[in-house]
Parts: sequence; C-alpha cells; structure tokens
Amino acid sequence: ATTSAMGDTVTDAGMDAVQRRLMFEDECILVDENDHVVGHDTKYNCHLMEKIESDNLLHRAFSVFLFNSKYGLLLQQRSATKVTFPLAWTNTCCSHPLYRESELVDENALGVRNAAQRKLLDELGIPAEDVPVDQFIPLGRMLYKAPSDGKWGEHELDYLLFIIRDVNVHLNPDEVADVKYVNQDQLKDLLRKADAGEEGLKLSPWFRLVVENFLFKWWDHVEKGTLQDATDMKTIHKL
Ligand code: DMA
Ligand code: MN
Repeated sequence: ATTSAMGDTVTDAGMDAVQRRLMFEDECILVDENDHVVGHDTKYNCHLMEKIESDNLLHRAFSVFLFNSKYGLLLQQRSATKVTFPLAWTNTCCSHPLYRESELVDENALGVRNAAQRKLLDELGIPAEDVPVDQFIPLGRMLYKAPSDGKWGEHELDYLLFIIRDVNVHLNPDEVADVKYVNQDQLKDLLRKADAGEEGLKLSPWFRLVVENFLFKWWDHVEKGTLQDATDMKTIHKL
C-alpha cells in the first residue's frame, strides 16, 4: 500500500476518528540519541515502524507518575481506541511534547512539563491548578524501541516525571478506559498477574521498563521525601 501525505487510507480505515485526527495534528519533536532537537514530524510518521527503521526516527516523549498524599500511584488503562497499545495498563499519563515554542523549552525540562500539564487535563480531566508545572520532578530519561500491533510502534526518548499531588480526576473516554491507585504490593500483584496472563491483563512496554529499572527505588524516595536525591537528568538510559 502507498502512504500519501494524509496516510494510508486503505489500511487505516478502522482507525478511530479522534485518534486519527491526533495522528496528523500532533507534530512530534525529533531528537538524536543525545536528545538534541533535529527536526519534527507528524505523530503518524513517528509511530510507523517502517518509517522508524528506514529514517531512524526518534521522538521526544514523557511519562508521568502521579502519587497521592498516601503514596498511591495512579495507573491508567488505555482506551480500546488507542492506535498503539490499546487496553494496556500503564503509568498515569504519557504523550509527547509538541513542536511548538512552549513545549520546546529545554531549561529544566520546562517544555516537557508544560506538555505533561496539557495532557493530564486532556486524558484525565485533571485541572492545571492541581498539577502546577513547577511541581513535576524530572527523574531521568530513557531511550527505547517497542513495536505495537501490526505496523505501529514506539521509538522514544522518554522523560520520566514524578508528581505528588491529590487531584480531581474526570476521565476522557477517547483516551482512558479506567484508572486506579495502587500501592507497591498491589503493583507487584498486578505484575504477577500480567506475567501469568491472568484476566487478559496487558502492561505497556515502557511502563514495564520503568518498573524493572527504576520505579520501586524511586517510590521509596517518594515515601521518604528524598526524591531530589534520586534525580539524574545527565544520563540517557538506553534500554
Ligand atoms: C506516548 O504515549 C508516550 C509514551 C511515553 C509511550 P501515548 O501513546 O499515550 O501518546 P498520546 O496520548 O499522545 O496518544
Ligand atoms: Mn510516541
């Protein structure tokens, strides 16, 4: 099949209309492996596995981990209409800073924090005043590649952002099927169930990578109030 400027209309026929619109409206930031901006491209092209491989496309992303004051972590289940990883359970909110001035600011990852605030409202209905940009704590950056179903996948340089706030949530059904707060033991139980294939439970690949490499150690810092000691924004972890 051929891919026109508007995408492959034949094989994309089953794509949800809202998700399809975002595939062309959202202009992602292309970076090199050192996280230097090298250009921009549509969300559509950035998530086509064939394009990722042929043009070595890597884009900037973020993953928010929101904890309430009891140190429960808010998880979301992606909606059934997401193009990549539908119905997978994952961290609070993920998306991409867009190629626009407010989301390109590199100082203290301000652009990424602005994007995180935008998407927490869009996906989970969390008002901006509940998640002030200066409350996000960037913990680190990781680079990973993960195919989804069929022709779609991820190749991202992902900023890992923590925030500890009690928030009001109002789900956007185009994005999110379900949410729940978990403590460390409940998350371990969820991982066990997903590994055993119980209840059709699926986890997103990037959430798994964070869980396996960083999460519980950082969560302990959340509980002890020592999160600042854990941040390392110099290293880019290649996973
Ligand atoms: C993309 O998330 C970002 C990561 C870290 C996987 P997403 O697929 O939920 O993006 P969007 O909400 O913009 O579709
Ligand atoms: Mn992506």
